[in-house]
Amino acid sequence: MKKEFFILRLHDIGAIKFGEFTLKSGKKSPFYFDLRDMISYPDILNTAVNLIVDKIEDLDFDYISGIPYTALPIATLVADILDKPLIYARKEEKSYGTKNTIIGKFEKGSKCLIIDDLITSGESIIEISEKFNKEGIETIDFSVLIDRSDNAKQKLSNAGFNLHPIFELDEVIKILRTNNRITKQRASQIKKYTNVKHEKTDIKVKNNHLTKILKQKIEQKKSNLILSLDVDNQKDFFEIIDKTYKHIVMVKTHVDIINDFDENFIKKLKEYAITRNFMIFEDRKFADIGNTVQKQYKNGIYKIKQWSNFITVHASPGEGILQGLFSGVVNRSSFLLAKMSSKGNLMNDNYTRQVFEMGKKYSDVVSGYIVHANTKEELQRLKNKIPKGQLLLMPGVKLKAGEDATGQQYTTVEDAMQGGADCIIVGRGIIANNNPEKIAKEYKERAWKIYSNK
Ligand code: S5P
Repeated sequence: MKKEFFILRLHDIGAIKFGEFTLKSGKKSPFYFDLRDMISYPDILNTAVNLIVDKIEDLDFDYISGIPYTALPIATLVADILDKPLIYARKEEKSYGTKNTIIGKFEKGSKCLIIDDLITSGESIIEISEKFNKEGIETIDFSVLIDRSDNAKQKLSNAGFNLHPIFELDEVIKILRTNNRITKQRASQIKKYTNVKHEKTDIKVKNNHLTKILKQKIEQKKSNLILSLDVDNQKDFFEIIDKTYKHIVMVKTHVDIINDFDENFIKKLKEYAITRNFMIFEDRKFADIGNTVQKQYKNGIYKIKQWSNFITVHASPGEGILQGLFSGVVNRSSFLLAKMSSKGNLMNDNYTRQVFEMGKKYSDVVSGYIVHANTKEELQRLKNKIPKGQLLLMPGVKLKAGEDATGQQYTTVEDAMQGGADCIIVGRGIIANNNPEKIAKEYKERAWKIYSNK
């Protein structure tokens, strides 16, 4: 009843129109929604608020927001009913005074649900998310009154967002038709329009800015050190971060080796990343067909896509692996394994070269390469082949060269850095030391000395 009432009232006030309209994108459309005036009709506004409350009350979030202008008053009323704090993102960039883009009081590391009136392409959701994410607020759930888009729900879902629309276009048309507000011809005209495959309106995604953020962190923290935190329990994991975070730019995880893994682990890791200023790098080494890795990345108990800035990917399955992992995904990037550190690995020069070629082609989702070499000369030779702008991360690094019992080969910090590594990945060199803080500082300083002199 509420739903029907809402649509009929929108039609009464002229918020749903039929005819021939040109959309912002330049496309023609036989219908048009403009919900701006609904805030002046208490019965409509009230119904909208009620419908949204019913839809979202069981979701998990800390704050509510609305995209200015139309959805902001709606979000205010929803926030009041659900007793949640309201925050919102400024529409224009402010160039004076405090440069806060998010208005209201909030804590970093929390989750915000965002309300909008209409969704046409999904672009505004991506844009608003970037603003919130920059301030350390996670935005996963979006509720809109009407989804009139061409499959935005699916595209957003690929990008890691959940869209909760109250109405999809079909339902709006059905209500109008059963109440004789539109003719049969009009209804079928709209059906035909929506069935036409519109040219692909892919949501524009920016990923390679993660490369930029990592480079900024390197400069800001004067550190090239990535901590490979291969411990099997949460207590050790966070204790080691507490001791070393000042000296590292990124924490590399193997989340599947944490025995007491639970959702809290992810929540805490994300909070830590914000408050202790490091990036997150899940070393999952994806290596399957696109369709499978897409699921492995998004689903299962670890839901890696939700929390890890970077992942490692094997190029051997071909380009489809990157297409599967990243199509429609925002704010995520990868490193391709180009030359491993394990003795006798099968990655020969030809393979490594092809990995660089593939990474160059997909540089919006490939931030660089994992490359190991036993000498600085060898590393330098490989470094010279790496496409401009992409990074070389080197694992298998210790203060002294050597080997472990299962074929891991170590090169020194000095050789790695002189050979052109942008970052060194160090695990046991730090975590097996009885003073992780002191030794991390030493790795950092030794590497930075060479890097900063270049
Ligand atoms: O070729 C590689 C690639 C990677 S990502 N060799 C590696 O050792 N790694 C990872 O780096 C490995 O999975 C481990 O997490 C870390 C090295 O750990 P360490 O204890 O040997 O420093």
